[in-house]
Amino acid sequence: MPKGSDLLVAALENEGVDRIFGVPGEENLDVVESLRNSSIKLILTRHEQGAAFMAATYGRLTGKPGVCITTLGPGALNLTTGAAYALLGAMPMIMLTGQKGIMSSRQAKFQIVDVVSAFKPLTKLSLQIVSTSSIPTLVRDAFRIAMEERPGPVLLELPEDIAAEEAEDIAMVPQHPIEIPVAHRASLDRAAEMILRAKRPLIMLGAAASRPRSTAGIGGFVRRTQIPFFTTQMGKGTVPGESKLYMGTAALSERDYVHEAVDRADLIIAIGHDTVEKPPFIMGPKGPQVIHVSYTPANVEQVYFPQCEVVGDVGPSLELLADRVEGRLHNAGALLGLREGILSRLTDRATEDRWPPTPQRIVHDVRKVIPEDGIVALDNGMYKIWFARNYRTYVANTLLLDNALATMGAGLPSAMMAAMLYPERRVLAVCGDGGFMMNSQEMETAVRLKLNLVVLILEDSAYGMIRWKQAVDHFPDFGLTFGNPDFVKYAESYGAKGSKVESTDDLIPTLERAFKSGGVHLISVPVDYSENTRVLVDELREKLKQVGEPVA
Ligand SMILES: Cc1ncc(C[n+]2csc(CCOP(=O)(O)OP(=O)(O)O)c2C)c(N)n1
Ligand SMILES: [Mg+2]
Repeated sequence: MPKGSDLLVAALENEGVDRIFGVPGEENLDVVESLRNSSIKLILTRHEQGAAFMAATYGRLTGKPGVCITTLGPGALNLTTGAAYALLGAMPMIMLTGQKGIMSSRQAKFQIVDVVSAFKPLTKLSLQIVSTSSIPTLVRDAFRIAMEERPGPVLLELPEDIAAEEAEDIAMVPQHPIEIPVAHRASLDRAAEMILRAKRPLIMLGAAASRPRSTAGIGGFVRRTQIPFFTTQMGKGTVPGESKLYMGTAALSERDYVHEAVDRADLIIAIGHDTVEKPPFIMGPKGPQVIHVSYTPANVEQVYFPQCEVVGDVGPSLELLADRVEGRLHNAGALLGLREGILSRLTDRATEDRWPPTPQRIVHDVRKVIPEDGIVALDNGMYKIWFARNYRTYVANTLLLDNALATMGAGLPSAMMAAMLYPERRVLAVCGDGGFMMNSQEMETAVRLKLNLVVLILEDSAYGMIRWKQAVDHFPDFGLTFGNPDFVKYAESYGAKGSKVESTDDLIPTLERAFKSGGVHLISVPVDYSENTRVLVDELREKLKQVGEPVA
């Protein structure tokens, strides 16, 4: 007779789950035993947060939920940041947590926290399994809810007595397709009319444009309309950055070079914009009109209140919209004249050989060693703005960054997940010395899994981004510096390889050698962050003075 845990694992197999990340506790031991007898691989991590970031990234890259498992109380609570990462980032994920028996307990309240309630605001659904017979239905429902637009995390708590209980051998619920309706004809007509009337149209690709199911249809729309586009940080790569229509990425909310195009546009077609992202532009009473095209209606905010919405499956809806306007757009390229000026600023100082290297040079050199389909996964720090702004992407989801929760600590685990899914592609994690240390213990997991992965650590011995904001706000330099371990020795102690970049010209050869030698390789490089203020504050302020705009 099967046990509850067998039904749970059979239900996961029924969903096509091939691996589960996590740190089990004694309350999960029946599930672990059922996993041992299954086709699913249990991948141990060294912290639950690492497991959650990996599972969420699995969801982000495949469109199917990644799965992680923890014990009750302390283990489950270590998933909170990962849950928020998946919720804000719209990444499908299933979290399985253990719990003491619910029918009787000989341990009183030991380790008991109301995990299901704690996760309510961090998930799309959080519930306890209270009977074995409901397991197939609840698992199917959890996967459907996690995957449905807008995707996100679901938590299922399995108490140990339900896991161990003998159960009826009940049938699994078959998977069923998620069919998303296409936008209504009337809204497509209205949007087409606005596009045909526009004198200076611009397309913006947002976070939902990067969903695996979105990418093909969006490329077609851009090609057929020939309207220039820019992207948000999380919308990079959906349409290749080499495209003659690419106008840049909005890493800041306003006043960057790309905003020269945004501010002059009279219509922005915002495809897949999700207001969890730091605003790529600020809507005001005078600015451009906005058409919101996405799977779900816009979240109306003070800075985002579209005048028209095209809600439905993005690819097919855009195809219908392109049918209405293709060949009739006389002003499609009106803003293209600004393109050269915007993009040329991004290559400024990209080849300068100053030591330590500038962020621009680091972005430039990384691009040189990463093939078009190679993946760069960022942690959160100052360099994220530079990568978002300056790194050109050619394939969807090849610059994995988190501009939603913007948590530190996800860079290494998300890169590890990419390396597991795409062993034939080059994968690089780029982390600050602060963020890397938040989950650096997963180096052991990476070595144990024999991943091919390079980790680049930018050393400034500081929480650089906050130190920079402190300076911009005219606070004295205080309280944001720290010391680092010797990263080469640190890598070696895990059985990884370690290198230190000693001169600017050495960065590319060191990265090349690391990728060629395979395995897990950690490289540390110092970074000259004086460019943060020179470019992102002084230069942009100067530019605004020249065009006569108000300077904040
Ligand atoms: C978990 C978490 N804690 C704190 C922050 C606030 N924060 C954002 S960037 C940053 C500093 C990052 O330092 P580091 O990783 O060294 O990158 P750097 O900016 O120095 O390149 C901090 C503390 C955050 N985003 N996430
Ligand atoms: Mg730092």
